[in-house]
Amino acid sequence: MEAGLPAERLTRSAPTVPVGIVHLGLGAFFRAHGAVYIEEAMSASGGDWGILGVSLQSTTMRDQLTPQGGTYMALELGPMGETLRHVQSVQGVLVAREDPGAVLEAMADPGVKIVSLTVTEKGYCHEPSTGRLNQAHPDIVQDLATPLPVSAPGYLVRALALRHQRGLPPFTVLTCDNLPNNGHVVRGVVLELARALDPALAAWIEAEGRFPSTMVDRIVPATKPEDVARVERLIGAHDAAPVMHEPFRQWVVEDDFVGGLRPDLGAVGVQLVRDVTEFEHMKLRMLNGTHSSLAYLGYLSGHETIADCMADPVLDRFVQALWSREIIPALTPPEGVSLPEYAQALHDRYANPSIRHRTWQIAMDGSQKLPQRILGTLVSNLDADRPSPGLMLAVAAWMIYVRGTDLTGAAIEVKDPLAPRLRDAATSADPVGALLALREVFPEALAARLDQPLRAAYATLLDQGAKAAMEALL
Ligand code: CS2
Repeated sequence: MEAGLPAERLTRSAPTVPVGIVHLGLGAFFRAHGAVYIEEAMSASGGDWGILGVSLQSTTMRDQLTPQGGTYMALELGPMGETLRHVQSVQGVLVAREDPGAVLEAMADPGVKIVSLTVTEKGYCHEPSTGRLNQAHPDIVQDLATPLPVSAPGYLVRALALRHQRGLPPFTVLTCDNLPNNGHVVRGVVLELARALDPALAAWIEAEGRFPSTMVDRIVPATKPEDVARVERLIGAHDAAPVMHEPFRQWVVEDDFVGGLRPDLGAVGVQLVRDVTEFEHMKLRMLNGTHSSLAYLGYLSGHETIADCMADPVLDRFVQALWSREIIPALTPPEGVSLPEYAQALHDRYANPSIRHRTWQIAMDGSQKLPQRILGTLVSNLDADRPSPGLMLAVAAWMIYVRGTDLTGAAIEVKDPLAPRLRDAATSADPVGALLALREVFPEALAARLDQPLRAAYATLLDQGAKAAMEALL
């Protein structure tokens, strides 16, 4: 390509496949994880499992992928080298905000058997501390009042209602977000919303609907402009929306689909199980729990990425101590899994220098993440009289982070659905007390048990700084 000339655009090379799956929340994670598995399952065993992607709000993904026929490059970044793949399982993209009716019709299409979701923790409009639908959530208030929805639960309920009216079976709701009992949570919010709208619909969903829980895993940092340029150099064409990911991947799925209809996921390494609970706990507490701990403590130590944290001997030893002393003792391993080996594998994945996963990115939406990632472990440890000084430090680091000012006085751009309230609490005269009073995050009984240790951890961080505070625990 001559300098200055725009590169040719990436185009679809494989034939289109009829849509069998509508996916809500077409972000980088799903495009590097579920979309690849599903493509492989179709190659292995066939089936009409084309994916229609839906962005609830933003037009970006649609605008970027449509000219490329829905296709994009996935660049696997291993410590030893890289592998490129042209992913073509996404057949098209709709933007729900622009045309909610078209999205509902797509979800009600008889060919659609599964609606999968990666809408992030906050997308379920539930209360993180209880898992129940937050009926006061502005999107839910609106979805109760008007037939064209705005929230993910609203889309699920209204589309299921169309299928019910038309005598079609429901679709399986396949949630792929990092929530404990994610199938149970989405089933709960869907049923609560349906009950408020039409009890007969709710009864039908309760009887016929299927909401398998899943554990999903692959580290997929947000795509940066330099990644787009790198892929363009590699393929000699312009891909507006490539995804960067690590080699590791795991998907554990409860095998409970409407009519048993699903892609042949077992053929491509997906673990189909009866109960995913122990896998979910392991992953959320060991991976996401330490990810969030490194995000806040690493950010406050001046580290930009997880790999940078691991290159710092203090943080490297600190995260290993979190696993061995605080997290593993509070877990029951899934059958056949060694938790120390799982920790070792996580350690190596975090250290992969090719993956530039920002602490700031992981720090986002902490109010929605802390309960399942860290607070559950704290409860188990408190019950067992086992100290958790490292995780207390991590929660205290979050309490400093959400002030919006780091320990040197520099501003932090805090992204969280509760950001204004977090900032008010965190900058009040009693930050620890005011943050512990947020019932969405800390149930009352737990707040009382955390009060003293968190005050101590918070004072240590202010006094010594994040790195010295971590080092003192080793
Ligand atoms: C991360 C996750 O951003 C975050 O909060 O902890 O996205 C994490 O990378 C994935 O869950 C890994 O499977």
